[in-house]
Amino acid sequence: MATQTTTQVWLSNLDSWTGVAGSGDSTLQWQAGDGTPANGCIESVITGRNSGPDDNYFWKEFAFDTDLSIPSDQKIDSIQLKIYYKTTGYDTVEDVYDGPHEIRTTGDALVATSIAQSADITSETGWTQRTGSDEDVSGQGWLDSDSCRIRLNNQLHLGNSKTATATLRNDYLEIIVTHSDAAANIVQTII
Ligand SMILES: [Ca+2]
Repeated sequence: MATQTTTQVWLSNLDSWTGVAGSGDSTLQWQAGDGTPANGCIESVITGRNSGPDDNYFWKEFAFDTDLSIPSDQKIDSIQLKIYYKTTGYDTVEDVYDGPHEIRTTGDALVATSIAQSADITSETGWTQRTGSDEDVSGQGWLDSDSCRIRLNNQLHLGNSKTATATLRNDYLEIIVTHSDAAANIVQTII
């Protein structure tokens, strides 16, 4: 039974993510003017005195075969995520957290958390990569013909100033799928 690992990189540039803001204080949007290694990323921007804490997230569904290049007759064993984040535009920031970054079903049920919620990001940063754990998802019984949902969470919280604001960006998501032969237990009898 052959086990293979297939890595798919999402530059975000042409991909449509759905942003869900925790409240009216945050705006989740496409940012064409920044990114790594190429411009184009997703960002969450919070503004306003004492705004948040806002629990925001982006989600997108991936078909294992057409989106993640998993060949036919495969079962999905484990998934690992890697992603870059960047913070910018800090003014009177209380807390900023990147993650947790999660593997979910298409019905939005949590399957596994590959990248945990970060520590409080207390200052502006350049693009920084986070590497998650390789999570066993075999209990889902996913085959190459199925899909999963990736959910990228963040939390933003501002302090007491009318000019308070903060921005968190994400780019260059890697989805690393370990898969194996789904037909490994077929017994052929020659008579
Ligand atoms: Ca990009």
